[in-house]
Amino acid sequence: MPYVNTKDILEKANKEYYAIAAFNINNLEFLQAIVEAGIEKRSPIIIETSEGAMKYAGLGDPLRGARIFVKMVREFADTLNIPISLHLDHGKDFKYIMAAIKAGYSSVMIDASDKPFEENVRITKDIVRIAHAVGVSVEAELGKLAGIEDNVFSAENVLVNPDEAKKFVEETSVDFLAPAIGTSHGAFKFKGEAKLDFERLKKVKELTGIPLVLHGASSVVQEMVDIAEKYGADFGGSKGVPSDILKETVKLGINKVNTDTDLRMAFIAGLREFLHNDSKEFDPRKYMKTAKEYVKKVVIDRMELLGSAEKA
Ligand code: PH4
Ligand code: ZN
Repeated sequence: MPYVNTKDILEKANKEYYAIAAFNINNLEFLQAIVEAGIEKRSPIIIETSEGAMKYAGLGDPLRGARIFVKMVREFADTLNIPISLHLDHGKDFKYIMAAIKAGYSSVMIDASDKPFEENVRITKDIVRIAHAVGVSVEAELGKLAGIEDNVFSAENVLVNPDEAKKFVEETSVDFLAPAIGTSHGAFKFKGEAKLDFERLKKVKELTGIPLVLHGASSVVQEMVDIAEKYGADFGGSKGVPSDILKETVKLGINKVNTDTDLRMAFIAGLREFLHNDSKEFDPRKYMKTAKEYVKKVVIDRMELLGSAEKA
């Protein structure tokens, strides 16, 4: 099956009450591991790249980086029988968003969540107009992803306001929305017990009805932390979103689950393990083998947990 619009993947998930993990990549090896998992589990795949990934891949030129990612992802999509889309994650800079659209991304995120509400509406509306004209779907964000130092539940203004979410969707015609409900990026998400604002999420879904996105959704897989630490890493204090909490968010209307940290940790666990056990190997196709296997394993677990397996 073809290279598809992210909107098509997410609208099906929205109707059928499951979620797709969107996996961030920076290079070929992560893409290979994700694609292998998708084939094995017959799951649709959403690949995403940040602006930083575009710049990295293109040796400083975001358009070149975007074209490289489109070529890699399209080649797999065009030759496989599962739907695959490519999404720009956290587009903040107009230049990067235009580069992604021009290169052929199937969707973009405009992240103006740090701006006042009306400005976020205005900026998002502009991007929606441009993107929709060429068949590219759009994600936007409301509220802020809180860092570990923030007490998100006492800082009302950090999380999404459900009434604003309704107004935002009506005014912008955005295709999917990331409401801040208490997650944050990276491996250190909670100081104490992991907790998200389910009530808020439920209200946003009731009032908007569109596919919703959970950013900062990595679980920080203990098995991978243990392997990495066994071979020299120090990930002390790391904590992610537990599987049961993720499942609950899917029940309440999350359809896209952004996952980056878990893949990075799986890769480093495998790489450290391999290099520890083999001090002679210097062929990257061999020394990255375990790393790719661990990434694939984490991807498969997500596909099963979120209900996207067998949905291709
Ligand atoms: N993301 C990933 C952002 C990656 O600049 P960069 O390439 O480091 O940006 O949008 C997520 O929501 C991932 O959440 P996670 O950290 O829980 O995996
Ligand atoms: Zn994010």
